[in-house]
Amino acid sequence: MAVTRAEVCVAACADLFAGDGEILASPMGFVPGLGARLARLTSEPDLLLSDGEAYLLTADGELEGWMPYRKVFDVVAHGTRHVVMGANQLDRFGNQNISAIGDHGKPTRQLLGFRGAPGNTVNNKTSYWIPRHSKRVLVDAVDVVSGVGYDKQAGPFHNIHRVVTNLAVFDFDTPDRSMRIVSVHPGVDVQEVHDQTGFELPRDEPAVTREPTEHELDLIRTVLDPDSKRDREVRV
Ligand code: F8G
Repeated sequence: MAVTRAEVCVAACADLFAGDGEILASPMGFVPGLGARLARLTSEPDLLLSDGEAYLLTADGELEGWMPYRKVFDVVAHGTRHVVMGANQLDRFGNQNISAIGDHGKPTRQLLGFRGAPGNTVNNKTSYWIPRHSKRVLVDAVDVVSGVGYDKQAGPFHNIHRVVTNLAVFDFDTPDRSMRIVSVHPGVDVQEVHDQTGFELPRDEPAVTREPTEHELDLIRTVLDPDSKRDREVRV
């Protein structure tokens, strides 16, 4: 069976955790969750996976530790965590908005609020997952800053690592710490990435995102997501 875009995204999300070692992975969204579990089963066996409530789980869902909410805050403060958040809006410096749309004094949409985003972005390695890459999400300027980007004062542990979308992978390894394309997913024309982004990206020749290995595909299809729920989050 041909490799799907969702499976490429899962592998790209697994690669977010490369080199992280024994830290807490906090993936928000189904595909980043699959990515974290895939990394745990392959490249990052020491990665800790929270159920988002009170426990640490293995990639197969077996209980392996107790981590109630207050302990999550200890880890957030300690910095040994890599969080993958979503975003209603994200700008070129990695400022994220999950709070409100429109004028701050009179927003047109109230969204999730700030949640853990300020503390995460200041204290923890942070990546973003955008399942529907469009100019509505990748914007010139966010309406409210929930997660702090590279053009703000943020302290020594600030580290916006990467952005994975349904079209491409991005990082901020540029002189002014603005976003650039690392790789476009197989079958995506780089022009589509430019057309769907609300700010200028460098016009380099990006690589093609790797496809999952046979072993990874087997894990995704038979162990981690046999019901293909991943296809509901990434519709291509
Ligand atoms: C828009 C736009 C847009 C949306 N432009 N309009 C409209 C114009 C849209 C809809 C309406 C709704 C540490 C930690 C925490 C904790 C602790 C511990 C965190 C501190 C835990 C609990 C806590 C934060 C984690 C995420 C977010 C994951 C997603 C969502 C989404 C969609 C954000 C993408 N650009 N956008 N609209 N959270 N979620 O037309 O209009 O607005 O739109 O880490 O919490 O507190 O802290 O958001 O909105 O990472 O990624 O899926 O709210 O579902 O329904 O799209 O249709 O109603 O007319 P959504 P959506 P309408 S860390």
